[in-house]
Amino acid sequence: MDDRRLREEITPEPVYRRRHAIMRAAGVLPMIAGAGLVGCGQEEVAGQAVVPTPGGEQAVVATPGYEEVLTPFESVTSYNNFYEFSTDKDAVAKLAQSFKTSPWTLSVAGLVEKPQVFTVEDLASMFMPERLVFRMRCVEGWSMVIPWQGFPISRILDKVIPNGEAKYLRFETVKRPDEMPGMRGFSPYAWPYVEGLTLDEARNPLATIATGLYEKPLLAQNGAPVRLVVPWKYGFKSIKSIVKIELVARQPTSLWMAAAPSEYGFFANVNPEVPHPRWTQATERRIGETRRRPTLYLNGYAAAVGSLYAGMDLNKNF
Ligand SMILES: Nc1nc2c(c(=O)[nH]1)N[C@H]1C(S)=C(S)[C@@H](COP(=O)(O)O)O[C@H]1N2
Ligand SMILES: [Mo]
Repeated sequence: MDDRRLREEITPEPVYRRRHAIMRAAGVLPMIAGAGLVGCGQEEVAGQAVVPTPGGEQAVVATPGYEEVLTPFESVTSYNNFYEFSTDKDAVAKLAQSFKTSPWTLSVAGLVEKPQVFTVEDLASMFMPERLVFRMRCVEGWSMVIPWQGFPISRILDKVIPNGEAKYLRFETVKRPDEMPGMRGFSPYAWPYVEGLTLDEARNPLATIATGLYEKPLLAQNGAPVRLVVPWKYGFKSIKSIVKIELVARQPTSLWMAAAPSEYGFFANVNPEVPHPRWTQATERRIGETRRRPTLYLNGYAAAVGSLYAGMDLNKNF
């Protein structure tokens, strides 16, 4: 997570303009396309975006003409931040090949009425049928557009039923130094990788549990078999290979807050106005493009999540 990495990004690939991969992003809202549309030669989303509303029905919204392209599968699966394996983004995919992602369980416990242990099959049965296409903006200044399979975390919360004391979710990644070479020997990080959300954030329909991308089960390098995707926050909040979620009363300390509290805060909302102490956050480079594009407030999802932060000084809540 240092600015040196900014200069070490992979050589840009040609921008894919294949008709089936072109979509028009709703700048402010996520796009959800019917599974199977892509690859059939149809233009995805056709100038419209569909967003699930809290009531469950789907609303179609007009796009402000912000054209985007899905980041190719090859880039999504070969350029990865997953420090348990390596801090070298290009090395993670190979090092993660022997990571055992089955069998696997996700336990959800803490301040809940009905603690539960979910298998990957349980999670798959909660899928939204649509793909969930979200921008992912790394705090380092690069970004991707990824079609996930998954569902809102609220579906898990509805099953475990947080009690009145629960205020936060604390997520934890598996800790297996035998299979994760980046954790062995000297490491400056306090493993396991931990992240957190407020309960209100987790109840937002965009807070996603993902188990697949591009219609395939997640590969190890992307956080198999189950990860978080929080598209309005910097990528490090989207914790991979989760084994435990605890409902807690106090704000959890994430791995990054512990490692560098002045650089990585609990909220970590994407905000072009608030620079990282060591670099600007005003622009980003979409993997596959050469030019930098402006970074959008809340990564473009302000209409969906902005109300979570009403009255909060986001300059102070990085
Ligand atoms: N457990 C764990 N989760 C993690 C990370 C990590 O190092 N370990 N890196 C984060 C960062 S910095 C980013 S940008 C995203 C990258 O996700 P991707 O490789 O699937 O694009 O994963 C996040 N989740
Ligand atoms: Mo990141």
